[in-house]
Amino acid sequence: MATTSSRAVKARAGGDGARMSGGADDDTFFGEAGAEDVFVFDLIPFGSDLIRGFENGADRIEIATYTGVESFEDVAVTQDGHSTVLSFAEGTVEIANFDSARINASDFFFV
Ligand SMILES: [Ca+2]
Ligand SMILES: [Ca+2]
Repeated sequence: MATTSSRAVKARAGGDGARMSGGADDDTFFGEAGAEDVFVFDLIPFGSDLIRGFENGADRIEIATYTGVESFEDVAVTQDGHSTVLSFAEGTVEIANFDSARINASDFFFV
C-alpha cells in the first residue's frame, strides 16, 4: 500500500458547517463549500496543519488563547506559493490556494 503523505486526514466538514480540530500531528482539514466551518487550534503543540477549501468571509480559524496567541497581532501571515501560511507560537497552518492579502482579524476567533 503506497503512502503518498504522512499527513493524517482527521477532519472533514459536512452539513451546515463543522467545528474541526486535529491532533498534535500534522492534519489536513477539508472545509465544506457554502458552510460556515470553524477550524480549531487548541493544542500545545498542534503541529503543521493544512486547510483546504477555506472560504473567506464564511469560515473561521479559532485559536485558544492559552496557546500564547491572544489576538491577530500574534499571528504571522506569509505567502508561500499559492498558499497562505499562518505561524503561531505552537504550530503552523497552511491555507491552500488562498491569497494572504485576504487574511485579517475577522477570519479568527480568539477564545
Ligand atoms: Ca466552508
Ligand atoms: Ca494538528
